[in-house]
Amino acid sequence: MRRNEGNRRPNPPSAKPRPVKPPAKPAVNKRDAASGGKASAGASASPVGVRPEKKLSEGASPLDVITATFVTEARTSEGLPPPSCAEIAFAGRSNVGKSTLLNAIAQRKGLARTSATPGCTRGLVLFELVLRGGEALRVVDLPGYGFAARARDEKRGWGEMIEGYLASGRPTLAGVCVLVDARRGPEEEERQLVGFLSSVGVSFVFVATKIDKLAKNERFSALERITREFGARVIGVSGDTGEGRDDLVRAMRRLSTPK
Ligand SMILES: Nc1nc2c(ncn2[C@@H]2O[C@H](COP(=O)(O)OP(=O)(O)O)[C@@H](O)[C@H]2O)c(=O)[nH]1
Ligand SMILES: [Mg+2]
Repeated sequence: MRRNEGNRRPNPPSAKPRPVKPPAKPAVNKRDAASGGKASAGASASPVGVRPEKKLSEGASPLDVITATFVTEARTSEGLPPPSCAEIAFAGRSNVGKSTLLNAIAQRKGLARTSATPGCTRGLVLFELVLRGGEALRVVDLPGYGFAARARDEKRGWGEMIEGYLASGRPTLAGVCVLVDARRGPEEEERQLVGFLSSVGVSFVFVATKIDKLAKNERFSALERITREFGARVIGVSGDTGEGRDDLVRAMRRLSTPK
């Protein structure tokens, strides 16, 4: 015969009727060693200081971008508006998925133009993003480099524009996201770029794009190869699926936090 294991607990034989107790308060600062229940497992896994995120209404995140605006396009760093909030530059060869990723970061479809045809000449494109918490971040979309069909003079012009901005000593330049295709990893241009960034003392992180094109079991080794070679942080992302978007926004915030 099955025992009654329902919600009602039978009184022990000698128990006197007792007043109903209010429900026990959840334990604070105490690990629930016995039950291994969800609450305690969650609490022990959470880093300190993330609690406020839980107060947001369902689906909202402090990493959401609440406004995203195109500010300007400039040919030189002098053409940019005066420094205000932290700027993160995005660098990458044409077709690496930069525009798609910028749109994913901004949670907007048409902020940065995306195209399958790489290489239209343009300048430093400045966007401003405001996160839900009110924090503003500027993104400087650098022109795509490494497009083989370009004339040498034009390539040199691009190099000067990019390097001129990165070495301008602009006080708000907080760091650079160096985009590489996750399937290819860094090539000669990226090596030169990170060498240049190190020489001018600008922080950078690698961002491995189009991670959705790699099978799940290939991703770790692809990212690890980059970390091993450069000793730099690598964030795997997909502008198409949104994977890694939040990690990247966190990394951008870290770059923009004064050291
Ligand atoms: N599968 C996949 N394709 C992507 C992704 N990001 C961009 N693409 C494609 O790659 C091409 C170039 O993207 P785009 O964002 O214009 O690259 P950009 O030249 O670096 O700005 C387009 O055909 C995009 O649809 C991604 O995360 N996953
Ligand atoms: Mg683009």
